[in-house]
Amino acid sequence: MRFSHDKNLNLIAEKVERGERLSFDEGVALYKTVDLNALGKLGDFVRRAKHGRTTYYNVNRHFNHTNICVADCKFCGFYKRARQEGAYTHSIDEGIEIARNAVAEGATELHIVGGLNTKLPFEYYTDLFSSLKREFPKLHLKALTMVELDFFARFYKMSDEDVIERLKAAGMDSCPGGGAEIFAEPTRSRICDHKCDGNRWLELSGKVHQAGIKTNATMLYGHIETIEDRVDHFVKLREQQDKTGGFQCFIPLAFYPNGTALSSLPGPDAIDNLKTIAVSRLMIDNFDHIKAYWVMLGKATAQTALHFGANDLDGTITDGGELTHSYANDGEVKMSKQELIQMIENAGFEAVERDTVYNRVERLAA
Ligand code: V47
Repeated sequence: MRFSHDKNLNLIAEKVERGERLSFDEGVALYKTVDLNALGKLGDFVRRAKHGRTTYYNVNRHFNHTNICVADCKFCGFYKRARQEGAYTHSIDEGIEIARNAVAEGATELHIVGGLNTKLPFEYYTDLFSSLKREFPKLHLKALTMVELDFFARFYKMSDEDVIERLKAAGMDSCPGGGAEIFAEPTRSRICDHKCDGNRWLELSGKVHQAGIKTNATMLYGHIETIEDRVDHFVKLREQQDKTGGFQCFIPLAFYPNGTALSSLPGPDAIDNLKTIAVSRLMIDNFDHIKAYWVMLGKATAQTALHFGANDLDGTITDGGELTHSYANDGEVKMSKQELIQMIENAGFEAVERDTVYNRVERLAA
């Protein structure tokens, strides 16, 4: 039996089996196939070669310190202007209380991101991180995107290296993958022209890696971008990874239009979501982990994505931050550890709790 009724896919499958890197055109061909099963099988082949049946999850909580933002991104339903109703900035004490609850519930990670807020001094961030570390030395702070770091360097007139070193000294352990959106122009400028461009996002990732800090990478898809824009994104990420090697995980983020300036768009469908998991696994060959972020995909698609190349479901989120609420596909922003494990096992995989940098977490039985 031939592998696929799609001739292009048969040729690409041979390269994948030989472990050869796929070209830009092959990435586009993968996306254009109508043989979803064969594409999924290829993604699963690579996933099993790297991880076998292991599927990771973590126990985490999101904390969005402020929703005040000057960036005005068209896809965002979270941000407010400083004087707009609903604008907020959490105090450091509030941050500590949120972290206290998270730790009490077993969280190993606090995921901290917020708006680009011109009212806050740089010391707000260093004080926040050092206070959190003083109270909860073992809690991993996965904090601040490359877009926030770029904003700090420009707004507080500091070098990139200074920004990174001072935040690292205060307690920033790793960085989440947000703000990558879509690198290709003119698409990026059409959806987020007030924040750093794709080259700058990549440059800063490299500098953070050189400072010994791991980061993640995302791609926001299912809005106005083309298939070529997506494949370009994959190629640029793997080129950066070849240079600086500090990316741990790629997370495709399915656009959720409700409450945004792009609310007339439909957002991606399940086929597109599954294809994006598989194509990213095949194209970004030098990233270890592909995450099916259940909050945006919805639980059912995220579970299915484990058979298309994903080996991570992210975490419990536990009531989320306000940003998570703005894009939650099924309106759900928390999941128990038991439910995550059940989802993974029902899909035929072995559930492994990890910390943020993919060490296994061993817990004493309750
Ligand atoms: O950068 C904003 C995206 C990102 C919407 O690193 C939206 O482990 C869909 O990066 N529809 C922030 N997406 C979230 C993020 C993330 C999430 C989970 C884990 C990790 C990780 C990173 O969310 C933003 C933007 O790309 N986003 N609005 C929306 N309406």
